[in-house]
Amino acid sequence: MAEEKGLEVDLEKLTDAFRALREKAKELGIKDSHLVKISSVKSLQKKRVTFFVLTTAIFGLVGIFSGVAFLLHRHEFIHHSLFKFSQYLIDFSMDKDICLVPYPEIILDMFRPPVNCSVCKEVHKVDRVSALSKEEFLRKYAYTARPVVITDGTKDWTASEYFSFKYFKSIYSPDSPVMSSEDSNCQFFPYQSGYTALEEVFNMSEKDANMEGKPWYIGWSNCDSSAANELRKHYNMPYFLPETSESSKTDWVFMGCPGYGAHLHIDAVGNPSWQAQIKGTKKWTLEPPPECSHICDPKLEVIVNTGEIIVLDTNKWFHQTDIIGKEMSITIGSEYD
Ligand SMILES: O=C(O)CCC(=O)C(=O)O
Ligand SMILES: [Fe+2]
Repeated sequence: MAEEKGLEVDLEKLTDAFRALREKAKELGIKDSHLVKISSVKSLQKKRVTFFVLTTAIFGLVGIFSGVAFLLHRHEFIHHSLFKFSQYLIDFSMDKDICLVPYPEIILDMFRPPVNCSVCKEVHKVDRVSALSKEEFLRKYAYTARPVVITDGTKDWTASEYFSFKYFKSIYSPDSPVMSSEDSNCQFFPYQSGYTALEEVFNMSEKDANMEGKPWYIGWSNCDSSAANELRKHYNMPYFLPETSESSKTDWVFMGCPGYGAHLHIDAVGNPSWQAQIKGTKKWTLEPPPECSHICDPKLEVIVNTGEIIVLDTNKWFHQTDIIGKEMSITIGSEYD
């Protein structure tokens, strides 16, 4: 960068010097065709040419490298190398609590840590279990990246009686940090809704809020601690999580209309997460990362019904969601470690 700046300054100086020389020559009646024959002018021109050749070469090389990296990043070895390379340049490790958005998804995907394909090799379906002991959860699912749905996951919770569009609107004060998403702990995922902040969501027309108008689907991280305390009256940490594991302080809510959901993506948040289906029904489509496509099943699908919890390592599985059925979908979830 410093060198680039040096070249910029040189070029500016050279151009000024060249201009002054040309003006002077004009005054003295010397034509351009004679001027180019003077050796110092020749050297000035040479420097200009060198500068342009160098800049074009640098941009060209970066372009070629990016193109090749993009085309080959799905190959296991290349992906591994890109990840190692990226570690020297940038720190891509981010918590969902901080910020997912600053890097475009394709960049996150190209430079994410490569997945060890043993996590999906033996997985041919998503298990559906109930009365899951902490011990079994720990042994089979907690940190193995094997996805699972716990059908009695929300037993004893009262969330499904309370959580609704109107309820969420009522628990946030107008000056809550959640509303504007300006705080870096408060993230808002608009998907294709066109909304830019939660404040706009809660100001939508009654018709849209009742799913009788324009459909929408959104998600947000609940960075408002007083609202979090209110929400937590209606759910607990899932009963099967090991005593030692801790959920991140920020819970995530996803809410929206049938026919919509999150596009296929992979996260870079570090930890696995659970998501409880408080209302409605959500279909999850899971795909192994491309570097594992030669070993693992190409696609898994699972439907999560009201009252069920899905546990998924969203850093290892590409995932897409589709709200199905007729009801609005409302979920609450969190990462755990
Ligand atoms: O629930 C959804 O629609 C998307 C959730 C998601 O992408 C995640 O939890 O990582
Ligand atoms: Fe995700």
